[in-house]
Amino acid sequence: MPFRSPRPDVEIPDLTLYDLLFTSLSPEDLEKVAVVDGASGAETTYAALRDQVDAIAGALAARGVGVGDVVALHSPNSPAFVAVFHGILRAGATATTVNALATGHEVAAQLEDSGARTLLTVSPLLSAATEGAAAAGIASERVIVLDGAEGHESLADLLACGAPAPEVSVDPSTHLAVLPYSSGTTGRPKGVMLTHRNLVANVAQSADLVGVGPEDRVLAVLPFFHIYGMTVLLDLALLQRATLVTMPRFDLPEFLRIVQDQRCTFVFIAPPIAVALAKHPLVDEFDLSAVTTVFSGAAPLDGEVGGAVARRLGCSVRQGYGMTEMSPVSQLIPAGRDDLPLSSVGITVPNMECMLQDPATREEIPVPATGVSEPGELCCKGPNVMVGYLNNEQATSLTIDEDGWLHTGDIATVSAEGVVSLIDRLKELIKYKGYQVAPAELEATLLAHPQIADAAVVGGRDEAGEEIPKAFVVLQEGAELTEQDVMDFVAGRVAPYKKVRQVVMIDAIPKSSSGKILRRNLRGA
Ligand code: 4UV
Repeated sequence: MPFRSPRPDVEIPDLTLYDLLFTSLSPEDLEKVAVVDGASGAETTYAALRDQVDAIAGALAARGVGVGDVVALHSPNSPAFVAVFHGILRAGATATTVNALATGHEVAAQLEDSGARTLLTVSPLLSAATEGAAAAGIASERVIVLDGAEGHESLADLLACGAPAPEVSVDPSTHLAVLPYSSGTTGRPKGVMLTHRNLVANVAQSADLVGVGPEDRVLAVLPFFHIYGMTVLLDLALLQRATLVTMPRFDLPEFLRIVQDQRCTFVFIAPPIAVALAKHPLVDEFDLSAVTTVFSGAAPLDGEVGGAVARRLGCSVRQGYGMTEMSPVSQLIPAGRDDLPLSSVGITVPNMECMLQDPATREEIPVPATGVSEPGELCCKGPNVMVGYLNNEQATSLTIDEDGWLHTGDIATVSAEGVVSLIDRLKELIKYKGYQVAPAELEATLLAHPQIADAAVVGGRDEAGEEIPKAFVVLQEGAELTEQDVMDFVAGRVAPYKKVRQVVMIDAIPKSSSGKILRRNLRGA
């Protein structure tokens, strides 16, 4: 029997994201601060944010953007990101969010694959953006630089356009709201088709359990371009009429200063930030007494480290789990359940059904009457599960089986009480500081080197036990290439978080008879 949430199902409004977040703002809500720029302290109220979203939608519509168009957003977190993201959706278009660290080549790949014809970026990222746009055949007039740059329109131009927000009628159940990129269980990054209903559902499913409320000041350092930041921070906090405090990137002293000065109450992190909060001496020099909750996700949180953060900050530490393909949340430790072990990812969110499957036999693993189940691949169904991968039916059918189960590629156990713990990863995906690194992409990069005959990339560990990309390389005969040469070659071609950080030279890559790399044989090697 599959297992469900111990909590009752919730109602999922049949609305677009804009209608969910912005059409029922009360007079008091409108006066509240929706977004604070952490660096400058500049505030945007809900009223101003809604006006900006409408104005941006109008300006995009005046530039020919509408239902069926894909618009790329390539920016670190800022108040402008919030307005532009929702402006794109309000115009009826689909937003594809691009990692702010992407190289020009990576930007081009996403623009081409998603079919985006308009790109909104910021001046510090302009070189990658223009390189990517040119390679994808996007005219420079269609590259809008939010903070302004010579020869490009800016956010100020969009806001001053004066065109009314268009009348758009879409079906929330089928209309694509966003196309984030994920490599899923195998291969290169693919566009994940998420509808308005997927996103609205996941916000509704997780809002009560996450526990952000209208009085919260939520630190938004995790990127909005990644699904965790997009749903759990950006959309959930706005639905709850909380205040988002944005930071463009993680920097420990600035992070601590903003949490202190902005009196942040809710801090969403990925595990590397937990390590800093648990151990770094600087933490003692700041007043972090407003923090009630630190919430971690995107990679495994060490239970000891999480406990140390809770004691040091005197706050609740919890964690959530999910994946881009589930919009993303499927399990989390709910507010008020600090008794659940931090080494677990908590309970299933409402309206979802999950089961564990033996990857070898495809048999379902039973949930025990007492104690903990055997491990198996976590498979999930629910209104938050993606439609599929863009233009890639083969990858879609490998991930969502004929019975509708999404295969997460994660190995988990479940207790009789429905508490899920992740214990291993079946899929090839590597998580570096919570960011996705697709081995297939790095293997293709390595094979482009004339002196490399074959290569395989798996998740290794650094001295601190953090997961890192590790390459096994077979050299061409007579090649004179050092481990450092290999790392430098890759570093020059990929975003910094994808760098290969360990190299092992070997004679042959272990492969199955069908030619698939036997990654398991390389993982501990
Ligand atoms: O597709 P993705 O990059 O998605 C994410 C989602 C992060 C979330 C989701 C719900 C939350 O409540 C939250 O706090 C954070 O990262 O990568 C998906 C893969 O990342 C690993 C796992 O292998 C997924 O399939 N992963 C995500 N969260 C955890 C995790 C976790 N808490 N513990 C271990 N692995």
